[in-house]
Amino acid sequence: MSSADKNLSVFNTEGLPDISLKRFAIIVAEWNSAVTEKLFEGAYNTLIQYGALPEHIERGNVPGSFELTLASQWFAQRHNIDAVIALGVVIQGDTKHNDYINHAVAQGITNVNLKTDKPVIFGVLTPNTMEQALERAGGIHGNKGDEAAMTAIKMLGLYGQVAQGYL
Ligand code: RBF
Repeated sequence: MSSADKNLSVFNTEGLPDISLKRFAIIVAEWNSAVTEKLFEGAYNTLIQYGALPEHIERGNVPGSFELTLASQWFAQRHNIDAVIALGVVIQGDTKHNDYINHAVAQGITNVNLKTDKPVIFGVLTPNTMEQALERAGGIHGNKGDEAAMTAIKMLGLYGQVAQGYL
């Protein structure tokens, strides 16, 4: 399914874990803030809807998506953070700058996942236009922030399942 057909706010919620003791950091890029604020709202509200406590959700702001990687690592390295959600929007511009940012952040966040052994979620929209971005930030295609938060919850659930095998 291409992302154009997917509603980012519709997901299978069977077997979700109890996240009432889990602690989250949401990192928000200020670039294209009209969109990233919507992503934040979606991610925050989804965490709350599925059982996270407000006092267990921290927010960090970074200037642009490029900075999401390092900020995610700072939070993920903390013992009292279980999952990090990195939110940004990189819109295709007149230059190829967007490609460099997208690749750097995708690779950087992958590295942080593996380095810290915690879920660090790539909640970065990479649309061609602002209109497409808004469609995925609470518009007709749902909200990428919702999907990113649900991904964090599901990865924590899987981690709990895998950890049982070590007991
Ligand atoms: N940051 C974003 O989060 N989204 C963008 O679409 C975006 N476009 C940029 C385009 C150019 C030409 C430059 C120089 C930066 C852009 N950035 C963008 C900011 C980038 O992530 C980072 O904050 C800065 O490059 C740091 O100086």
